[in-house]
Amino acid sequence: MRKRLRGVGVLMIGLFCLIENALAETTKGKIQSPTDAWNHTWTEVLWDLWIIGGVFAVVAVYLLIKYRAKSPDAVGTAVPLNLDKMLAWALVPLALFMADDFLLAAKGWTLWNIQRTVPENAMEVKVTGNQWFFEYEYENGVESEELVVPVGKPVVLRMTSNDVIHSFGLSDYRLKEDIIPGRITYMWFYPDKPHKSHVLCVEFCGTNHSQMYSEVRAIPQAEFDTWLAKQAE
Ligand SMILES: [Cu+2]
Repeated sequence: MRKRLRGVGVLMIGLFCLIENALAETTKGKIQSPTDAWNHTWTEVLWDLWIIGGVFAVVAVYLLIKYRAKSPDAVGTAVPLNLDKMLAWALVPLALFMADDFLLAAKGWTLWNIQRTVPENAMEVKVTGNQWFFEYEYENGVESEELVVPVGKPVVLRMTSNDVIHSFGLSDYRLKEDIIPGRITYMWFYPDKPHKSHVLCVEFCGTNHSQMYSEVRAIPQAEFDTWLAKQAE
């Protein structure tokens, strides 16, 4: 009995790993930015929840039907668990959940490394948080009130604040990082296609916190070069 249960446990963990592998296979080579990594991990978390939720729902419905009271005065006959069964009921689900948790932890660690490792060819933009606006400064000294970036080039933001703690919420790119006075924090993203979005301050920073946002425009490189040259004039 104990052997068979152990077999079932191993089989289920194996199955789970296969599903995980298949999922990983579908995104191979496609993860090239923290945005992709976040999307990938989030999709996996959802799949995990659906699969585990589905299995539990099916088992629960099966048990509800199988052990339902067949007459109003029916009295159940519980079979006492022996040590084998007790261990199996505790350890098999534990192993399954832990396998899942370890896998997600590993994915999270990978994601974190992607997010914290700035590519060497990244373009740097300095970001300063103020009550209640963001300022951007480019490598050539150009200052701007909107964040304009070229498509196809990683961008690293080096951020600090002139007053209180703000937070740079780049929601379309799935990223967010605090902006702290006296400290330089950073984050990087990869605009892979032309896209217009917004960055919002996502840390309550005073009366006009809700007005603290600016446009983020990812435009083709040539267009960007023209824009930057024009700003420099
Ligand atoms: Cu703010």
